[in-house]
Amino acid sequence: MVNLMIDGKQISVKENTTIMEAAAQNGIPIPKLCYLKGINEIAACRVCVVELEGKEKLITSCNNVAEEGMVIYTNSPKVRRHRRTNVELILAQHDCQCVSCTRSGNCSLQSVANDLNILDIPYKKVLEKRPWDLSFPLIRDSSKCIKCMRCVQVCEKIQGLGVWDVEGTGSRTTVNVAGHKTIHEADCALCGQCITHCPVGALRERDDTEKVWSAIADKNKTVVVQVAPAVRTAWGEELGMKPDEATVGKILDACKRMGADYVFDTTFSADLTIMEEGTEFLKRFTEGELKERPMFTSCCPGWIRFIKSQYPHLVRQLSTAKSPQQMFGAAMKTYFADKIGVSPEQIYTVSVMPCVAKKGEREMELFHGEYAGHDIDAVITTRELVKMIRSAHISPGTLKDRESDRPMQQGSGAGVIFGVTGGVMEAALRSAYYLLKKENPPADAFKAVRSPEFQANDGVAEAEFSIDDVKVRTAVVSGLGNTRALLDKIERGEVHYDFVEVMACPGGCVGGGGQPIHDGKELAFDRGQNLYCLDEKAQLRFSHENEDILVMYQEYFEKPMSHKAHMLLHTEHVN
Ligand code: HC0
Ligand code: SF4
Repeated sequence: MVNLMIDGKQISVKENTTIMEAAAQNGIPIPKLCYLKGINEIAACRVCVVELEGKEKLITSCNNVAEEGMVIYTNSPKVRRHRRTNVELILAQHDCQCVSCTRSGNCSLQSVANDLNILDIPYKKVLEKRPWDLSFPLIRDSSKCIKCMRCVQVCEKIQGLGVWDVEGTGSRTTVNVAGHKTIHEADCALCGQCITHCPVGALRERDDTEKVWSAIADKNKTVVVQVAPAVRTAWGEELGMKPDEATVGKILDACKRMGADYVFDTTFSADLTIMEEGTEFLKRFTEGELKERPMFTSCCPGWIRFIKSQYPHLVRQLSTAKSPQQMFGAAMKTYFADKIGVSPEQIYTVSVMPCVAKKGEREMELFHGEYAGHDIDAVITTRELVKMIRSAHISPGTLKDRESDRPMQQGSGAGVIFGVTGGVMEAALRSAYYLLKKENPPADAFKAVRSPEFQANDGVAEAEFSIDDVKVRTAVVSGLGNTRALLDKIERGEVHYDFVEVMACPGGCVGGGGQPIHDGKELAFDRGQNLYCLDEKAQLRFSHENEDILVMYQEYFEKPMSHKAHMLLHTEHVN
């Protein structure tokens, strides 16, 4: 242990504890902007400076270790003066139009400036905006970038892609796409992790809320909304709701009150995906068609973008099943449109997703008879949903639990856990067991694919199951850096699997790039536990028992992997 004094308090901490952590452990918060534990500890912002007795120069607390006998002041006049100057210099290079900023009210720079009572910015630089294609789902605004380097590090260290880098020199230094490429030329997976780790509003998703409001206002459109599994775990965070109050039923109610004609839960089509992807896996597996193993899941568009740019030769090992988002869109514009007697053109499909990559995935085409268009017309993130609820002045306390509309109403617990890493695999195994044995396994028989800690074991959970004499070797991975390491092992022949689930975001969609932002806190694990609780409490635990799905097959798609299912629910992944 190391003994030191911070702000007059005698404390003891373990060796190699930074001053910032030592202070935090003892209830003394030190402000910071660039620091991200384990990812970005480079003291770029110098907001965390503290005074060390006996030393003229202030030191940064995020990357200096507490030493025996140190006497530290975190809030002396000298510290306050320097911290203030450092923040003023950052503000001088920042577009401070907070009223029109997406992060207003949830911005670390705004909070630090307010806490320091900065009422005027003495320095001012003419800000230069770098060009950006505003039609791309991910937007960087260089005039808001504070060069904290978090996006550079998250993309490099966690996602293993290195899309961002420092550009320019001196006062023209900024962060931009690496190698002077455009964002289209870079290998951006659109996972959005740079957005959720940005302390300010320099990175954001393309705002699609106006498109949705216009469709709602258009009397010729029937607006049909679906809400993804992971959204229910997080939407209430920004509205001051407790996790058990913020139900999916209330999101459906909010969407109806905002003017949606029909509202559905994506867990319905997660069950549909299991029917298609589970059947495809068993077919490829038992009929010997799966020569190249493993088969990879295909529902995460961040992963699809990653495999296409980084491992194009493995693309043919992806399942051909479309994601639940896309399958639902296709079913809405065909089966459902028939049911309510409107044409596919009149249906306007909106999805509420925890994800930025889903905005890119919607570009996928839907061909149906005369109709050529898209499965999905607009994708909004959980954050955009919250903005819409706010702008409609809906008070969360007045929302009631509403059921999904018919006839695509049911959703199983297996569908709910799609939103957490391992969930797709677990759901698929529950139904694969049934398809092979014609009886259900215990609902929790495949719990081994759950990761106790997402980042433990490099984010990989391996499990092997025997169903009679059939042995299935599975792996589940989340985070693209972890995925790269796993794919390299598979390619080197060090590990062998039959079926692998990949989710681009650490922890799966619960940690998605479109979820509410809590600077410096990783909430994916808690949100994931919330989904497991919902599954445990669900009356229906198996996708193959979803009666609304069974009726839809009877009335429309015939059976999994039928010709119609093939045309509408599957896709060919091409590079
Ligand atoms: Fe996901 Fe999905 S689980 S990718 O994370 O498969 O976005 O929540 O909607 O499509 O269901 C996201 C979440 C989905 C899809 C589902 C899958
Ligand atoms: Fe989107 Fe989920 Fe994939 Fe992240 S893990 S990119 S949120 S689908």
